[in-house]
Amino acid sequence: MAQYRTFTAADAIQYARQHVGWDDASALVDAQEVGDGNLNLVFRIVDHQGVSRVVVKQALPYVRCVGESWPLTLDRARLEAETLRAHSQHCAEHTVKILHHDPQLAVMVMEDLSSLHIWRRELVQGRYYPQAAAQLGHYLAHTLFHTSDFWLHPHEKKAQVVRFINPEMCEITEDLFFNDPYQKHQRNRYPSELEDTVALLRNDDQLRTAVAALKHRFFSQAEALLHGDLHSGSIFIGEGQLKVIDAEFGFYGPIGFDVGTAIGNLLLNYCGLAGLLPPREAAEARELRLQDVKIVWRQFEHQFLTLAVEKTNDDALAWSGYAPLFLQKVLADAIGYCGTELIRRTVGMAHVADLDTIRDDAMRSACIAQAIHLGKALILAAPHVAHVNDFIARIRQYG
Ligand code: SR1
Ligand code: MG
Repeated sequence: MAQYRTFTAADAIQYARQHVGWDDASALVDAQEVGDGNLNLVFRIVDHQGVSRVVVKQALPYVRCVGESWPLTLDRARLEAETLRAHSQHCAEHTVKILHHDPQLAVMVMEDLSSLHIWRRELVQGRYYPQAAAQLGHYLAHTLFHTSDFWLHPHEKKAQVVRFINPEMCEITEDLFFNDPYQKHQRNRYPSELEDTVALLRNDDQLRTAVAALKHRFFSQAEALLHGDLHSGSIFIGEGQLKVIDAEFGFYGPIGFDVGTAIGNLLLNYCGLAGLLPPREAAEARELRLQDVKIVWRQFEHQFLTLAVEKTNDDALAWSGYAPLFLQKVLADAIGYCGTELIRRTVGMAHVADLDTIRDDAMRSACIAQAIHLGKALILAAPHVAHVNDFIARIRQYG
């Protein structure tokens, strides 16, 4: 069994040659390290012609963007590969294909997606993909329904919950989403002129109670196998195509968390657009983003309900009134978690290019302030929103 070692580019090429069934393995000659996330090494393996053929990803034993002072479990590579494979069983068209993985080396080999683009980069440039929202809703419905109690036998579901226990990665989310922004913490980062705005988060009793309830549900509601970090930097996009990557935060949690973080990233872009594009283009792009949010929810809801009617295996959950009631609760959860994503990406440690790349300092701060206000309003409103149109109306009101 291979002992863990950190890969060099040469190791990554050698590994890709050995672990995928190539006719022309010797054609793989170069590796470019392209990891731009917070955690891992990512090598794109390239052939003689400079064509990218496959991706080798390795988990480091620490948080890459911080360094060795923040150690992190290598088991996340197993969880990532197994989550992606489980999701792929039910939504192969929107899940990156894992060709090989080795839990000891914390390495996986994945299909190359370099013909596609990272969605966040496209959103920052104001590029629009009309099919993306519907495809994201489809991905959410199919991955979440088929890993839930609606579909799985109760014994199988419980075994899956155990298999996907992911305490260290969940702890990162528990801290970064639900603790840090609501207290003074050295990891927090925000413009100093927003100190008063951020202090209001710490001192708002109703908000703190709502955030505690969201965290409690994140701890305790093992509803489905989540992606766990479904932001627009974890989604590749192209004409007619959408593929999700990076599932190392996968675990059994509340369905509204995946739906809410995905929508939250569309809203982070909505808040940043005024600083990213000229006024008229920004206004048009903001309308498209609201349309995207509505379509993600509608597509998710429609497909989940259809699957529930056609395929629910449990006798009680199959009762016709139950799935619509459950989805009401998922909408409320999603809006709450969406709000926490807006706040943790602006006040907390892990930021997004949709806001950070705004060049003008005053405009950047104004956009960040808007995201914080919107996040807070959504967390407070979440239990009272019964329909997606009401959700959109509240975004228009507070965003
Ligand atoms: C310490 S990791 C910070 C963030 O990066 C990842 O992509 C997750 O979003 C995590 O919250
Ligand atoms: Mg990631």
